[in-house]
Amino acid sequence: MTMVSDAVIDALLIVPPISPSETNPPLGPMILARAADRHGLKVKILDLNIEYLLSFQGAAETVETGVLGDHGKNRVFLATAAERFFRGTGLPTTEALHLPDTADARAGMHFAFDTLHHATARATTDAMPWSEWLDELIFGATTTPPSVVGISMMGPSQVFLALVVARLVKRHWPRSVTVLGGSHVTLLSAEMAADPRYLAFVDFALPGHSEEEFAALVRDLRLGRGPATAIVPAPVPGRSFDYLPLAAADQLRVYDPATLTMPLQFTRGCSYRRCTFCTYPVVEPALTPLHAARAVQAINALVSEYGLTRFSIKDSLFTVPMMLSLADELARAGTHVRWSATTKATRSLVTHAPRLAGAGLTTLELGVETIHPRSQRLFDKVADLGMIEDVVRACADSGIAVVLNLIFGLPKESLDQAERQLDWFLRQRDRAPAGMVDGSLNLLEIVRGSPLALNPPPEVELHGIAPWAYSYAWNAPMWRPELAERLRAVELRSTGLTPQAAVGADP
Ligand code: B12
Ligand code: SF4
Repeated sequence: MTMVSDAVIDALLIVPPISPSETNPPLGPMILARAADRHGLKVKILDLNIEYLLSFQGAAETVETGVLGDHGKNRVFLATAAERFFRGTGLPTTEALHLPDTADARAGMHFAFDTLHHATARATTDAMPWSEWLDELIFGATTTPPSVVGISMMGPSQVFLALVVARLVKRHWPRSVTVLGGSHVTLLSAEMAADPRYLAFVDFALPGHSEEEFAALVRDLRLGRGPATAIVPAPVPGRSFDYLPLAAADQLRVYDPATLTMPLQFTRGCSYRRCTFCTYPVVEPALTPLHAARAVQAINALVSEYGLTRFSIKDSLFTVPMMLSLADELARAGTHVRWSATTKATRSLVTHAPRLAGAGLTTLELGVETIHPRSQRLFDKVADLGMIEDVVRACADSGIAVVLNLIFGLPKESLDQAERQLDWFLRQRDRAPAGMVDGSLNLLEIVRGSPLALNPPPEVELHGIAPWAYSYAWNAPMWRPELAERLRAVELRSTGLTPQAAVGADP
């Protein structure tokens, strides 16, 4: 268990469950901790997500995978923990609002303010297990309340506990200032500015990559000053930033050393910036350059400080030139680590795969999205299928495990097309060496801030979105729910265990 020490801290940074990664500690909070440290401020990270996940260790069989970090997460275990978590929220699925056809209302936060307000209020009473668990972890271990409690929120599945935590902090530590941040806050910042119900127990929201703003806020509050508005203006996108996260040793010790993978981000933004389903216009609107020498310095510092050997590069689009330049710098520095990255399929990967594998690239997530030309045009991400197959084969044959990101169920897509895409994926998987091709098989979500939502094509009708939700209800093809089950079964294939079966009875 991560303990909050008695040493006086300036800010406690809480990562609420549930977020589907048992291998990668959350990077955003560690970047905030580093920036605060540079300003002489002490920030303690309380990773409640891993605490929650670990409390269910053993609830599902372990799935061995050759894929690095959260690209190869244990899906059965995570789905099991998520289902338990959602049941524990007490959120009434019967009261879902604007529920997309294949969504779980509790995972996507498809509820009205009132429904959520009642559920979070109930969670802070003794009738529910949350307050005892949170009391012990947050309040039991420090006698000196921090002046700031930050809550990090990447996605909707963290909203419930984030709000519960904010309520409890206001009850136990009324003088502590509560601050929300993270990409889900960035995405919702305009809505938050327009509706005070978002920030009922929260003093400030800091959208954007706000590590410097967070440090400034903590410092200013110490001096008795505070921001002028509840929504602090986001930093101008594109500024340069420190690559090196700061973690406390006890924060990393809770992760399984066999799979612990340190996330790193070297560039913000995306050089492609076109995919119509993506949130890049809001969350990552400007591109920063890669400084490969600085990247390798950060890796070396983490190797020597924490003995880490696995890294997951979290840049939204780590291009082939970026990978090559990182590989060159790693070779120059004599650094031997295993790393993963996410990119688009590009012909040059066929040539460079052996060299990148030699430089430690172990897993490559490829944003293929769809194999159908019409759908590729809708997404504005057109790629030749033969080229993609060559890239998959070259990587897998070189020892780079490939994760194919695929999206099914686009507007006007037929079930036959979706099945052809699934067959295509299975063929890629089956013809590669065992374990070298995996897939992330998703149904299209039309999400806030994406070009598809901002400017829907004529065939898309948006039916509405709940206040904290990420995705809209829309006129999706009718056959998607049945396909969703099959995609899930394919993703969970290795154990033959369904999350439902693994969850068993309620605790
Ligand atoms: C890694 C990752 C994941 C991993 C996270 C594992 C882990 N332990 O970190 C996994 C696979 C679990 C994941 C899941 C999901 N992800 Co994700 N993910 C990413 C990715 C690729 C990198 C995140 C990262 O580390 N960035 C680098 C750090 C430094 O940035 P950051 O986290 O945003 O933190 C900065 C700011 O947000 C802010 N900040 C963060 N916390 C706090 C707290 C306070 C108090 C303050 C003031 C500021 C602050 O300051 C930080 C430093 O600059 C991003 C894309 C990207 N390149 O950012 C997508 C991204 C964040 N994910 C996204 C999505 C959609 C999801 C899912 C909803 C997918 C799904 N359908 O299930 C889930 C939601 C999970 C959840 N937590 O609720 C979207 C957007 C989410 C949103 N709501 O806006 C993104 C932007 C990708 C995209 N373009 O679509 N994801
Ligand atoms: S999906 Fe990836 S490549 Fe496309 S715009 Fe978003 S970040 Fe860029």
